[in-house]
Amino acid sequence: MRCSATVCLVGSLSSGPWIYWHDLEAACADASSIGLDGIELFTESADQVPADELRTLLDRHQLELAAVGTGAGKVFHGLSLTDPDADRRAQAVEFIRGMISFGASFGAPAIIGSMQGGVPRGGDREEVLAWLGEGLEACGRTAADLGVTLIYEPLNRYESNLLNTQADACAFLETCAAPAVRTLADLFHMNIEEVSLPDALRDHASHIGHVHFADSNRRPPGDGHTNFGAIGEALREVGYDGWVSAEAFPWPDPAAAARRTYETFREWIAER
Ligand SMILES: [Mn+2]
Repeated sequence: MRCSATVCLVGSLSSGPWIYWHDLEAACADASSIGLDGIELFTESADQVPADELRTLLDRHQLELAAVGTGAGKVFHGLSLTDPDADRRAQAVEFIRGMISFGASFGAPAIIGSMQGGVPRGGDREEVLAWLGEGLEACGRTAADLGVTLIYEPLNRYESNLLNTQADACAFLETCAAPAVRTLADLFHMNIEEVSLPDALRDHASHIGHVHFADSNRRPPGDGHTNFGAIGEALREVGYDGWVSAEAFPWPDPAAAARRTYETFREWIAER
C-alpha cells in the first residue's frame, strides 16, 4: 500500500477536505519530506497544470500521481452523469474523459464523486441509475483503452441519494458493462453508512480500487474515533495494494495534517 495526500488547486473550494492547498510545488516538497508516496490532485480542468510541469515536479520530489478528481466538472460547469438533459450528460462524459486522459498519462485513475449527481425530487430512480450506468460504461471504456481504472465513489446520504454503501455500489457495478470501474472506499463516508468498516472492506475487496483516508470527523486519520487498527488489519488481510489517500481537512494546518496522516498510515495501515 502507498500513502498519498490530496492537493486542491481550486481556490473557490477553500473549505473542502484537502490536505494541501494552492501551491503545488510546496505541497510536493512537504509530502516528499514527510515520506508520502504520492499526491492526489484536484484541479479546475484537465489542462490547469501542464503535464510536463507536473512530471518534472513529481520526479524532482520522487512522488507518484495517485489519482485525479473530476468534481470541478460539477463545481464549475454544473455537469453530472445523471443530468436529465442528454446533451448535458454527454458534456459530463467529455469532461470526465479529459480528466481520465490527463491522469492516464501518469498511470493514475480519475475519480467520479460529485459528478455522479443524484435523483431529483420526484425523479425516476431507475431512469437515473440507468444514466449513471451508461456514463460509467462510456467513461470506463475510455479508461480501459488508456490502461487505467476508473474509480466510482459511493458518497454518504447527505451528499448523494444514489448509492451510499460499498454493497450497493458493487452490486450496481456488477450490472454494468464496465470492467475497468472500481469503487472508492472513503473511510469518512463509510463511517456514516456501513455497519462495520473492516467487514465492508473485506466483503467488497475485489471491487475496491482506491481508499480515501480520513477520520470519523473528516479530520486527518488519528484525529477522530475511527479504529484504524481494525481497518489496517482488513486491508492487509485482503491484500489491498493500492493507494490510501488522505482526503481530510487540513487540521490544524496542512503540514501537521500530512504528518499525522503519515504517522497513522505507518502505525496502523502499512504492511509490517
Ligand atoms: Mn472521498
